[in-house]
Amino acid sequence: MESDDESLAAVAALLRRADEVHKAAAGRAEPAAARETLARLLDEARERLEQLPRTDERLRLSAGVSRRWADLDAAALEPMLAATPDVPPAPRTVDDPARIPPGQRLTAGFPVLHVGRAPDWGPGDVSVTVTGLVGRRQVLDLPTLQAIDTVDIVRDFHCVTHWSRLDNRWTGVRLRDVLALADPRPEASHVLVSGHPAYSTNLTRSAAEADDVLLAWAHEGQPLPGAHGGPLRLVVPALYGWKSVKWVTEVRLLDRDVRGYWEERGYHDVGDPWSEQRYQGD
Ligand SMILES: Nc1nc2c(c(=O)[nH]1)N[C@H]1C(S)=C(S)[C@@H](COP(=O)(O)O)O[C@H]1N2
Ligand SMILES: [Mo]
Repeated sequence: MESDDESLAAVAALLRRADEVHKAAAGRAEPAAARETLARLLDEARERLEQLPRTDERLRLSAGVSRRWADLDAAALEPMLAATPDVPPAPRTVDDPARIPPGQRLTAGFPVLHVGRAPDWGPGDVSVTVTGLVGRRQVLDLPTLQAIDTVDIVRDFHCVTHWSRLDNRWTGVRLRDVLALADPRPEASHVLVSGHPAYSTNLTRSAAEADDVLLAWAHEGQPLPGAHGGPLRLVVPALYGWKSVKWVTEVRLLDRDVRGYWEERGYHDVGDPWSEQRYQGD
């Protein structure tokens, strides 16, 4: 049987091979075949990594896989950058270039990105459990959330796959106000937010309690489309989009940082777009 070290070396070799394919394809007329080969190599690398114990080396190689996947996705997203059906277009120019984080470009459309399948949920399917280090565990439905102070914010949205959508108007309730209902213990320093089907992400408690972190049910004044996390999603405008969990099911207060779905696969623990914290080690 292959040892863990041999398996890690095999993954490193797959990544080198992927880079060769990428280099050879650059500027050539037939990128589709190269894309397929790249996707196959990266899938195999990811599958192998998932069999291995969670070491620093696994995390480092996972970051390499995720970075290459995100670059492939960025190319595939091209058609959605101009416009998307059902969502009014966002501005594609700004007066102040300092408003755009490094490595990002503006999109008028609102690309849809998630792992697995979007659930077909109606308002009655919303149920958010607030648990972990809390004094009063809560299970909240949509009417209960909507009865807390409703706020409207306009914020830019930055995805790690290099697109940014400006001026999104979100309507919802501050996560801070939702957490307060559960009476978090003082030692709760982090939160792990989960969403359907098996998605999650980590936030420090202070990031989670920022003024503009919402559980949102509307975008641009319309009920949040199912593909974008409707009926209810988290919005964390200050951080890359993977922190904005769609179809939220649970918010767990913790006294330590526990990585979520993408962080475990090499995305950065914090994810600040202004310092390009895309992947572990950035
Ligand atoms: N439940 C769930 N939420 C998720 C994801 C996911 O895979 N599952 N993907 C995240 C990622 S990587 C991004 S960039 C944003 C994209 O939101 P959008 O599809 O509304 O553009 O959702 C985030 N929330
Ligand atoms: Mo993303």
